[in-house]
Amino acid sequence: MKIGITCYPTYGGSGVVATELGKALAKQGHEIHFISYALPFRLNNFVENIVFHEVELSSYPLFEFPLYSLALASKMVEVAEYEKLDLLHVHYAIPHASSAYLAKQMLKSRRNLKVITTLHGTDITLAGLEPSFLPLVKFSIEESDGVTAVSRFLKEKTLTNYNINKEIEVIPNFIDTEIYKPKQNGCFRKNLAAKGEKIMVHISNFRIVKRVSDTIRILEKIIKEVPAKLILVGDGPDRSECERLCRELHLCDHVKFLGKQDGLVEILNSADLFLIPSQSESFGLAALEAMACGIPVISSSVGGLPELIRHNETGFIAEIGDIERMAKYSIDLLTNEKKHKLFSENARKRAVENFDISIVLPQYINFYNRILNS
Ligand code: GMT
Repeated sequence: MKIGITCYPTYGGSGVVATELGKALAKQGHEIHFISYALPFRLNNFVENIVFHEVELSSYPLFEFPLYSLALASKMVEVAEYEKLDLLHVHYAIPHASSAYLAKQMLKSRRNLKVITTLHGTDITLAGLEPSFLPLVKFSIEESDGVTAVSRFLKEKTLTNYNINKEIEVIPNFIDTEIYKPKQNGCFRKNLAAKGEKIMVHISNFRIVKRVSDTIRILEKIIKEVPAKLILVGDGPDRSECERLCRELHLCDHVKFLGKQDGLVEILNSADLFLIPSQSESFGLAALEAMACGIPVISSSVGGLPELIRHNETGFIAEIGDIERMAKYSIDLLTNEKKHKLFSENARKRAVENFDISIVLPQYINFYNRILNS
């Protein structure tokens, strides 16, 4: 197949899923064309069968606001036509699904370009609900030839929030469990914490929905019973507030802000627990990455997290903002070696048996074939 993929190329789960999907498809011999404003950050090596097409934006004095959606639609038409794409797979509805619709219409007389939209999260639960976007998101989803969502939760939210009557295929996030795996050697444990200290990790883009400050408040409770460090990986709008909170709570010696990092497997392999107390999380790719490395997860009960994490088996789930309970669960696992080992094995097993790329990739390929033959 010849597939065009559009995604946000920067830090973020939807871009990771789109890029890893493209790479896996290319490995199987499919021809992949990424169309975006920058090279996706996971596309940092040459990969056979992958081509990148940059959407360039002209700055004309009259255009007070960048016209990215329109430039993207034009680029989609150009790539679809000259590279003879069979389908366009766009990740994150806004504005990608709308640009794809426009491209499809522009090509209508010449080719039937199929458009598949994958819904990832805040495109549906937050940004898409804003009155200025809602009608467009609804329309673009309804007009896509195929729609996938990363969890049952997100599918239901889409159908109810947008009053849509359309088939939506649930295809979960995936992971290469040969890369994300438990490693005995090569972890940074001794660089991150003193001997005898436990390590908790949180990885995100530090947006308000991630409730990163909850991880600091959880740590405050944990260290009253267990010597521990909290490692915060990533960056975003809430980071300064989290740094301020650490100073206010006199926790600066217990919390390390690492900023954006590439060596996630090594960092995860240094950890004892992964914390994800989000206010909204349609799937929780970061939690899956931790599980694949055999790290139990303490999470909130929102969105698709309960579809990933098995309470009292691969980790623990508590109500949003229930810091007390999350700390209690953490202490339970950090002080019970046998239980921690069991949860760690369960987490890895769940990742391998349900979310490995070898299981999820065929789901996408089958879906593509179904849409192409419809
Ligand atoms: O929706 C977002 O907040 C952005 C998106 C991204 O690009 O990072 O994240 C979402 O997509 C990921 C990949 O499918 C999911 O694992 C995340 O749970 C989801 N984030 C939220 O729902 C907050």
